[in-house]
Amino acid sequence: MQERLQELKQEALQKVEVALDLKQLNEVRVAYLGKKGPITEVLRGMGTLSAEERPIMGALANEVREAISTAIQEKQDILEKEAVAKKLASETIDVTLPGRPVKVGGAHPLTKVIEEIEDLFIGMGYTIAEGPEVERDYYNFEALNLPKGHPARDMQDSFYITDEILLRTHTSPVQARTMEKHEGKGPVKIICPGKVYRRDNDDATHSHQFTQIEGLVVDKNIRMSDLKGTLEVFAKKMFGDEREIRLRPSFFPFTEPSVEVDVSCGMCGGNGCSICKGTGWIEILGAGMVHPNVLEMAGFDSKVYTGFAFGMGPERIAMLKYGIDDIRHFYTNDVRFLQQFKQVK
Ligand code: FA5
Repeated sequence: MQERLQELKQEALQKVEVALDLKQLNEVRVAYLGKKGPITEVLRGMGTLSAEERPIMGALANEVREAISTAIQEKQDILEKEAVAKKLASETIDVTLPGRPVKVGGAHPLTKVIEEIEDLFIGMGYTIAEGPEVERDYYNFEALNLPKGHPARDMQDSFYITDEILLRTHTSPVQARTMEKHEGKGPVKIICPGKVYRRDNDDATHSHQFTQIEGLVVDKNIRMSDLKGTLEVFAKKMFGDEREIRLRPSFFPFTEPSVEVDVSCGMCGGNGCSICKGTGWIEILGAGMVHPNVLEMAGFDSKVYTGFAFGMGPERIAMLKYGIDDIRHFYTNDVRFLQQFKQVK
C-alpha cells in the first residue's frame, strides 16, 4: 500500500509537471484528489491494516495528498500568470502604427451651388421662402395668370395627382403664396429654392425632377433696371467679374415684359465657340416684371406696387460653372464625380 501511494504521488506530480493549461491541471486534480480517485481508493482499503500500520499509512496518505495539492496550486499560479501575460501580449497596441484614414464625404455639388446662390442673395437683403412640392393647380398656374385651358400651360408638362393637385412644375407658386401672405403690403424680397417636376424626357440637359431658385422683389418703384442690376451682380459673382449679361425678349404669362437672360460665354470670351453654339452667349434664366394680374390676384394694388421676378435652374448654373456635360451626373451618385467637388467652397 505504501508503494502504491508513492507510485501515485510520482505519477500525479509528473502529470502536474506536463499540464499545459488550467483545464489539463484541473483534470489531474479531479483524477488524483477527487472522491473517486485512486488515493481515496487506497484509503478505503485501510480497514484491512493492523492498528499499528493504520496511523502510519494515514499519515503517508495525507502527505501524498498534500504534496499533490501543493504541486497543483504552484502549477496553477504559474499557468495563470502565463495566461495573463499571453493575453496582454495579444492585446498590445502599437501606437506608432499609422492610423486608418476615415472617409469624409462632402456636400453635394448641387447643394453647394444652391447654398452659394442663397448666400449671395441673402447678402443683398433677400430672405428664403419655401413652399410645398405637391402643389395646388391654383398656385402653380392660375394665380400666375395661367387660367385652365391657357395654351402656355403646355410649356410645362405636369405630373397631376388629381385635377386640382400636381407636383409643382416650377418654384413660381412660392411667389404667389408669399405675396398672398403679405396682404397687399410691400416690400417683398425673397428667393425660393426647391425641387420641381416636369414630364420632360431625361437627356444631357433635361431631367424630370430638377431644382429651381425663384427670386421675387415687390415694392414701390421697382423697375426693369433693378432686375438687370441684380442679375448682373449675380452673374459676375457666380461666373467671374469679366462676364456680361444680356436680356432678350421672351414670354412668360406671369411677367410682362418677359426676358431670357444670357451670360457671355466663359469659354470663348463672347467670340463664339462650340459651347455657346457660335453665339458668344449662354442662356441662364427666365425673368421679367411681375404681371399686374399676378399682383392683383395676390392682393397688391398694381398701380402702387411693381416687381420683378426671375427663375433659374441651379443644375444648369452648376454645369456652366464647373463644365459638367450631363445633368444626370447630379443624380446618379457616382462618388468619382461627387469627390471632385469636395474641395469646392
Ligand atoms: C420657369 O420655370 C419660370 N417659372 C421661370 C421664371 C420665373 C420666369 C419668374 C420669369 C419670372 P423655365 O421653364 O424656362 O421657366 O425654367 C427655368 C429654368 O429651369 C430654365 O432656365 C432651366 O435652367 C431650368 N429647367 C427647365 N426645365 C428643365 C429640365 N427639364 N431639367 C433641368 N432644368 C430645367
